[in-house]
Amino acid sequence: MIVDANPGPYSFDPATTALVIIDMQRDFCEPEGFGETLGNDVSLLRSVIPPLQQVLATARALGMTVIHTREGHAPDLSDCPPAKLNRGNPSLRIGDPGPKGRILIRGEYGHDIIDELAPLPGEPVVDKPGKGSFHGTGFGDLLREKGISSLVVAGVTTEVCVHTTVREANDRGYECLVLSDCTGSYFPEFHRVALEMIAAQGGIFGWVAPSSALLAALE
Ligand code: TIU
Repeated sequence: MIVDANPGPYSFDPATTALVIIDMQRDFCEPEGFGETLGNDVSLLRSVIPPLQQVLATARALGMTVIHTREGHAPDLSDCPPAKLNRGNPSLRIGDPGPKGRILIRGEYGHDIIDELAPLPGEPVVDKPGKGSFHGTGFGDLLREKGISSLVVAGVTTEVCVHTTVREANDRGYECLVLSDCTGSYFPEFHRVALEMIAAQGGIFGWVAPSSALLAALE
């Protein structure tokens, strides 16, 4: 199948392609979570939800591999480097008790994926301590086990966890298509430029297309 993408056609086989949904967690997408404690307006991320719901429904209907990720840490913070814990001047730090549970801690309500995009039983959920999906996780092994060679990437935030994952994946030989309307940032300018960076220089990190182009290829 071929998607009309930037910088050129993105060809993929749905049987060897995974839809990877990055960190659509309450802590990033809803008030009173980690994103808001960093000073961000989380409402900016919510425009991603409706188009991503449509892509997810289509991928599921076609039997494509769907993988979700969550950024977060063990309750004892043993996997959170001090450099991450102490960065900036947030109102609440990782691990502090917030209105949605301890900030960015596995098992807490705020750490989990939003109801609108809840994983189905059997869909892998990769818990990651960093921004990229490969660092400190079983994500690479999971892709190899499933015979995946291409990734369709969605989620938040474009310039942070989406970008880091795409860069990690590109270096490992995966062909990545990033969905422009299914990724989002607290900084609209960063979103725009982050997408440009992926497709620049002949697709230095991958391809970019709106979800409508992917759906046109799949339907
Ligand atoms: N998931 C993800 O992107 N984590 C972040 O911390 N993003 C920010 O933009 N802060």
